[in-house]
Amino acid sequence: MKLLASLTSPYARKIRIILAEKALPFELVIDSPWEANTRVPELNPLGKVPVLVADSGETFFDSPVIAGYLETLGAPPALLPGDALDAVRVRQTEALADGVTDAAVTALLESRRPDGERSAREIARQRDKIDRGLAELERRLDDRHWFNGGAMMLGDIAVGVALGYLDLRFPDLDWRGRHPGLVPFAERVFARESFVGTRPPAG
Ligand SMILES: N[C@@H](CCC(=O)N[C@@H](CS)C(=O)NCC(=O)O)C(=O)O
Repeated sequence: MKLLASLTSPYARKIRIILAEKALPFELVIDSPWEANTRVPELNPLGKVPVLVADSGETFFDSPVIAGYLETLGAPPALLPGDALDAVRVRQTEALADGVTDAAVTALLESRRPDGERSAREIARQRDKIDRGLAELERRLDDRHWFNGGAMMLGDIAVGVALGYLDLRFPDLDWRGRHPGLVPFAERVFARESFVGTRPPAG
């Protein structure tokens, strides 16, 4: 199995964490879709990472689909519940967390546009999404250990990745001060080997 990824992509990190949690062997192929010599569009017409090439040669994208595929391999721990409705609830947590990540990525790209093309209004709009998303995650977690049930699931990984991405790209955002209910959760997941081993390089 091969994973095409960039080391700073939060979506690719989500998949690398799942692979680490399940101890699934894979080859990491570093490929940034922003580089001229990227091979990503040959495998994913959308030109985005992560892309997973299964041992059968079948290709999967985007990250929620790859996560679903990895679950079919049956390696423990299960990161989606067997019950279909409970699995949708985990997917809802994942979608909310990925949405926070999407807003952070959009805000970052906007902030990197040249002077005169950059929209402060758009950046503020994306930051509002981040803030509302985190407030909702904080409300849903309440004082529990995990977002869905009694064990770490795919949604928990996606939330940890979103918070880690905010630390990387928006340290000024002070999500810990604004959403303190998420701090114990973040400390718990950030300490896991799978998170430590996939920390993005600065820059
Ligand atoms: N929804 C996708 C998002 C993937 C995505 O946006 N990846 C970024 C890297 S963080 C990318 O490859 N961007 C290249 C581009 O937009 O051209 C997923 O969950 O995999």
